[in-house]
Amino acid sequence: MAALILHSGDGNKNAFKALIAAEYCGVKVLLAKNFEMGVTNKTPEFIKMNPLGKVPVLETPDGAVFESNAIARYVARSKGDNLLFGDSLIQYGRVEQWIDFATTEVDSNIARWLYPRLGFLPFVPASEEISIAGLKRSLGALNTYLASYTFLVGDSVTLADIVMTCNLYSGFAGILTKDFTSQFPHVERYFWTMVNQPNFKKIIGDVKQAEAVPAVRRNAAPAKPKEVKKTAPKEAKKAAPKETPKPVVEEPEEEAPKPKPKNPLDLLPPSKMVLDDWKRLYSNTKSNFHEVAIKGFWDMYDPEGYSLWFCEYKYQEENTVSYVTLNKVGGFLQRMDLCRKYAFGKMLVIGSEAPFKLKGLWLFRGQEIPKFVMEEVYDMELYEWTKVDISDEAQKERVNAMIEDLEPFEGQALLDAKCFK
Ligand SMILES: N[C@@H](CCC(=O)N[C@@H](CS)C(=O)NCC(=O)O)C(=O)O
Repeated sequence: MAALILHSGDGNKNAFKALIAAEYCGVKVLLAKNFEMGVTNKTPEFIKMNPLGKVPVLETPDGAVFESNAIARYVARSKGDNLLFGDSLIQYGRVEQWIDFATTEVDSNIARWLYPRLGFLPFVPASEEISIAGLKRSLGALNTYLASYTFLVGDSVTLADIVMTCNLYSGFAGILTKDFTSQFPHVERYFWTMVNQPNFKKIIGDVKQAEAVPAVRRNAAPAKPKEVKKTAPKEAKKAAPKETPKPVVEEPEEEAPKPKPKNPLDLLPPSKMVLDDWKRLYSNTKSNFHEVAIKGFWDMYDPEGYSLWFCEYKYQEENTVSYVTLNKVGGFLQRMDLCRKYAFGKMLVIGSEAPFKLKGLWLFRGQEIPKFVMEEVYDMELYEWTKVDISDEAQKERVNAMIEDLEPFEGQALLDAKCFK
């Protein structure tokens, strides 16, 4: 049988499926020469093979096949004497079952978690939570199954293991840290066993697990198609972590340094309140917090030079996963770094079970929430903001409770309280 030609750049986990299947059944599959992602797949010849212009595409003597699972099935069936579909009708059914599961329950959730963070899709915190919850549900089910089995079907590698492992690979390499995967020890054991099988290793190479969840790359332009080597499948082995596309952040053009414009908040009339003094008092008060720090705060507070704001997350019902909720606050506080000179904040994560409520208190220089904060910190619009009326004793008490991390807060325990200072 003549070699089949696979059109794809190297390092593509969807192309790995067919290349690994080919290793198992002794079919010759070569990567197309001179394939350039973003260029070759836009040509009229390529569009004739796949109207979507996506890779991979397999060129066979009888015409083209697109969709990576279909390509892998074609390769696996092109030489009948293998066990990639099991050895009975029921095993065949289960191979197909796990291929669908790997695609719709695992891969789609990994992609919807990873790609927005890389700047390929809009980042919507609520959607991220849904993807993570969906992924945990499917990996949980997979974990339970794998507690009793080494392979997905029967006693040897089938196409189901190939598709599942390639899909898990994009997660392990791109976003699933050890912290996350350790919740699914049987999935971990399965994944590392599979990628260390010689036929997998030959194609994927060494796999390095993601060390951190990638930070959200906002305003990142989609990746320019990367320069792709013209490799034969055997040479694709070093391609492992290359596939995950990296958004290209445009380099600013060089120009003569301009004097930095003053922040409008620096032009406000001077205030008797020295923010750093308050932050120091907050940090250094170790006992009698109410009598010392809270009293000190109101002694220092200058209602003309500063304003206090309550905030409440608009989508509380979506805070279903504790560590995602905590990360959400952590990310918000990191992004607030740009106003450290002009703000102090407390963020409470409320409740001992989901959905957790996010509520906060912020002190800002000036009478409004600074414009540059509203413009540059996207989290701001995820919260409802209400100016504190300090003539209202109940609101003042609420301010105190938030500064003090007083429990119970509005009848509930605190999962965490984070301070921005
Ligand atoms: N469901 C398809 C997905 C193919 C796919 O998304 N390919 C990406 C690269 S991994 C692509 O070609 N993107 C180019 C584009 O969207 O124009 C499969 O499994 O083959």
